Amino acid sequence: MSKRAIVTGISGQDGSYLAELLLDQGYEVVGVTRRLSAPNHWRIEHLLDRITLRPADLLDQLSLIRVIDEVRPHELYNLAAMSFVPASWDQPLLTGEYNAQGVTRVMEAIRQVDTSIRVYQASSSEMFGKVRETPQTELTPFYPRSPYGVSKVFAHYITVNYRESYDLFAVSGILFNHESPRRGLEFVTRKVTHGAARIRLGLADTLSLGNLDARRDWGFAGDYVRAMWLMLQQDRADDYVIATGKSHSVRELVEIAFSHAGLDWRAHVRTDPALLRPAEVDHLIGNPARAEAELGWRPSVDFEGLVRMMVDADVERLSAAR
Ligand code: NAP
Ligand code: G4F
Repeated sequence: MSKRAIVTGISGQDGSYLAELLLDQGYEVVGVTRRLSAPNHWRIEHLLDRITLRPADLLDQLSLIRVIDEVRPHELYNLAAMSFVPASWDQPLLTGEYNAQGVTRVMEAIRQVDTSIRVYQASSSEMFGKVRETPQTELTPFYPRSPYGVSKVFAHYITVNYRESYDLFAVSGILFNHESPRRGLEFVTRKVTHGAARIRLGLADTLSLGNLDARRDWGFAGDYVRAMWLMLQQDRADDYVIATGKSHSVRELVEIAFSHAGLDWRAHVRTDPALLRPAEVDHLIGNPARAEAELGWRPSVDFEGLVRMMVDADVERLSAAR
């Protein structure tokens, strides 16, 4: 009998890669999408004949209970969230409703329908914020620096709490930044690779960025969804840091992307104070030792390979559209 999985946030970057992985593993995949006036399926268009989409919203408890009750999945991956950090200062209450109480609603729906459903919660390295130690591990204290980070800390602890209170197989994956050609255009990696591709093709001349000194531990999304799946296949539910163990600055990202596009970044990149954040996370770097030892997980794409992959994909996409 094949396993069934529900993926919330299936229309997002991670949802699309996770759906591919689960289909490859023989799962029946049910994606949860919220109602929009027009579908947002560009990342999962190629999967639509192999997955089922069901409507539900993290804001609506009954819709979550209904879909879980009707599908009766073996596993649920809760990836849906308001995921763009700057937007969380503009809409802090809504961010909390989606990312914090939305997770309580998911956990509560599982508790009410079937406590044997295994659940993955998409936690974030943004929880470490103003970091208390370097590199960060599963034991590093949290110090979030944005409403987004605060909401994810709540989500992390409600996941742990449902595990400890109701014996749910509930795990929290503390994932560091992961990127791909399917990354949203507002995130810095894709903004840079798309910007470099546009300049290379003569469609633009400049690119405005914020803090070039910020450092992140960037990996490839395709590798990171494999870690999510592995976490739900263990004998015991636990929380894991997923990271490459290497960090790079936004400036290094820009240098590699522009040079791969055959450009001198200094001639095109401007800094705009309006893009600075009210409170910045300066440097994130994770220690994935537990994931390596217990899950056997290792990343397969390095930073340069990731940036080059994204620039190539953007050049190809923009060239085809011309
Ligand atoms: P993403 O591309 O922004 O996708 C977010 C998904 O959530 C979209 O499918 C979106 O649907 C859905 N969603 C948002 N609000 C919803 C609601 N109220 N009800 C139902 N669905 C809703 O994000 P991602 O990069 O794939 O990240 C996946 C998860 O991992 C998120 O929880 C994110 O916070 C977390 N995370 C990401 C990273 C990273 O570096 N990518 C690192 C750590 C943690 P629409 O298409 O309708 O907008
Ligand atoms: O690409 P970013 O917007 O990602 P950020 O804030 O690190 O958040 C991402 O990773 C988290 C995991 O740590 C996820 F939980 C979250 O959902 C999201 O996927 O910004 C990265 C860095 C920041 O320090 C930012 O200040 O890049 C800096 N940056 C510099 N110029 C910029 C820009 N970021 C954006 N988005 N746009 C700029 O122009």
